[in-house]
Amino acid sequence: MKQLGEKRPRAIVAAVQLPSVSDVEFDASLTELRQLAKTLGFEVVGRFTQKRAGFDKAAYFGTGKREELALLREQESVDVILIDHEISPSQAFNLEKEAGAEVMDRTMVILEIFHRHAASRFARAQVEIARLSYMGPRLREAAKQAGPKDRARSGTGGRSGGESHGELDRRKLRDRIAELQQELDAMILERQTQRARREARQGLARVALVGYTNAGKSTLMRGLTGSEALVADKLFATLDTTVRALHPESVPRVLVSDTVGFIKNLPHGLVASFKSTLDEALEASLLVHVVDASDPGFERQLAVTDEVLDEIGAQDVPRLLVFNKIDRGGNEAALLANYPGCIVMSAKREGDVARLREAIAAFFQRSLAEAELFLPWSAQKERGQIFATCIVLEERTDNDGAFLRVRGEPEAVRRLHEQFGRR
Ligand SMILES: Nc1nc2c(ncn2[C@@H]2O[C@H](COP(=O)(O)OP(=O)(O)OP(=O)(O)O)[C@@H](O)[C@H]2O)c(=O)[nH]1
Ligand SMILES: [Mg+2]
Repeated sequence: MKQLGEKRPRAIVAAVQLPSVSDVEFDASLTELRQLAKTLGFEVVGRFTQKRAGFDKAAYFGTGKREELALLREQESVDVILIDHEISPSQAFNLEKEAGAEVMDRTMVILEIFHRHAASRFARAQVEIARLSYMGPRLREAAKQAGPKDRARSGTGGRSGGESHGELDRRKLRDRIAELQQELDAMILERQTQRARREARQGLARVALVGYTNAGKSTLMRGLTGSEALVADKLFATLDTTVRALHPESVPRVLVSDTVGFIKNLPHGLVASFKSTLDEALEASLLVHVVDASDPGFERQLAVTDEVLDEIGAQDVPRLLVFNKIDRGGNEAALLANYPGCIVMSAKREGDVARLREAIAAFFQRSLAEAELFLPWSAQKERGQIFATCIVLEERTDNDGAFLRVRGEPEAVRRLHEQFGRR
């Protein structure tokens, strides 16, 4: 990978169009690859495509097309060729050799973005596992291509006899992945304990913002919670789940999580390693699925998100569908007609954000329980707690104390009723 100096690396996006793929779908995917390239800081100077019944086994593009590609590379001084599919290590190797420029496939581009954006120890460990798993077969290919030279070298150094360079690298890679996985497991356990403690204390309701990358999840997170979530017009700005309370506070108090965005052909290793991050969010009682209504490809993005949610086992969590960015475009009437119960809005309009906040609070209030409590004057300390966790529907006092009718989270109400239930 070339580092970014003063000069931005010159890239072209390239792909084979299979007969099963429509022009619209093909273009949308290449445009998205362009966005991904931009996020990596590349200057995209061209586009190179071929219609073909299948990918060439040896080098992805057909023979004649590869010559054309080499020519284009030279004319445009291309540094990197970005391929809009995941290709095999040998295809990448051969194409690189023939075209004379570095080749990155879609998976590698996405992995590289995740790698650059990972800020926490947690996210870094997850990305590293996915990267190493991806690198494994590629290192093997490189070792194979290096051939006899590699075997000659393997006789020297501190290596045990008979072990080839490739085998050693493979073992190191496996060990490193196992080590990272252990670290990650420890972090997950620690988080679970903390979370269980926090939630037992507060009896909290949870909602998670999910959706395609760049849909506006973090912007909504800011609006809903008053927090300073990172918002950026680039893909995969957010990699860590952050959690904040809905603000102004609602009853019950609702915790909102902002999560990593999804994308078409999300590398499998990434889905696996980000599952733990997502699991935390997906323990939510409600998923707010955010869709960029102004994107012409929003239907495809919506479907991709649904697929990933299924894949990680979240298909049964109740969902609220939110079409965002309506200020930039999109057909509000059609959306409301086609997706019953959805919310059409713009994160840029305060009134819209307030409407979403109310819809979320209303969801949690539906499941609230009611109870009648009697609080003797001796127990007035508990009063503040009751007012913080419940909606107080009615309050009367007499000589012995206060009578309260409250509504709140079933579990919290049950506990209060055990303690102060009217006998
Ligand atoms: N016009 C308009 N722009 C919006 C709206 N919501 C978000 N944006 C912009 O869209 C871009 C992406 O927003 P984010 O909130 O970072 O999106 P995200 O879903 O968190 O993206 P990832 O973290 O990359 O998955 C930013 O430039 C936002 O300012 C909206 O309702 N209208
Ligand atoms: Mg975000």
